[in-house]
Amino acid sequence: AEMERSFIAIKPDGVQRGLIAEIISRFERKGFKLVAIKIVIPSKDFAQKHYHDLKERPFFNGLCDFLSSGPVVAMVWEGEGVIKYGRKLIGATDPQKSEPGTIRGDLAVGVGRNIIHGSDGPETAKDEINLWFKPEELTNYSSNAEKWIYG
Ligand code: YYY
Ligand code: MG
Repeated sequence: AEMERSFIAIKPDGVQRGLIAEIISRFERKGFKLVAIKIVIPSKDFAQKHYHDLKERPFFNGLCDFLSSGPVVAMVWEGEGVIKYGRKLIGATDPQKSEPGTIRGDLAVGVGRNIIHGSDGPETAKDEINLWFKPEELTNYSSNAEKWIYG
């Protein structure tokens, strides 16, 4: 299997709403492997680094205030196609446009409170993992379920 890694974060609204286990379970049940996890309150400066691609957008300041307003569950998930398929599990950016069955479709309403972040491509995945985690925080282990997931 062609393994890749994606950075996935439960934002402060998802944490405050008690959705940590619900969100983790969707990635876990799919068959993706959790290789790093921690809970942190990012500084505003850190939030601006995370969202640097969006700095020209009108919602940038409010978005960074929001991300740094409380605890975030930062994770790295590993698996075949996890970057692209993780975005499918998450659903469209605007929960009003997310399909039912997706995390945002099932669990969120407003675009500014869409509960979860996921890397949007291989380059951003690499950058985001490096921003949020030190190399020694990433684990390497084989799961006994792998042969039942990939054959
Ligand atoms: O990757 P994703 O989170 O789905 O969307 P982005 O376009 O990267 O925007 C990041 C973040 O910004 C989004 O999750 C909510 C917020 N946002 C917003 O508040 N208003 C918009 N019109 C677009 C995005
Ligand atoms: Mg994005």
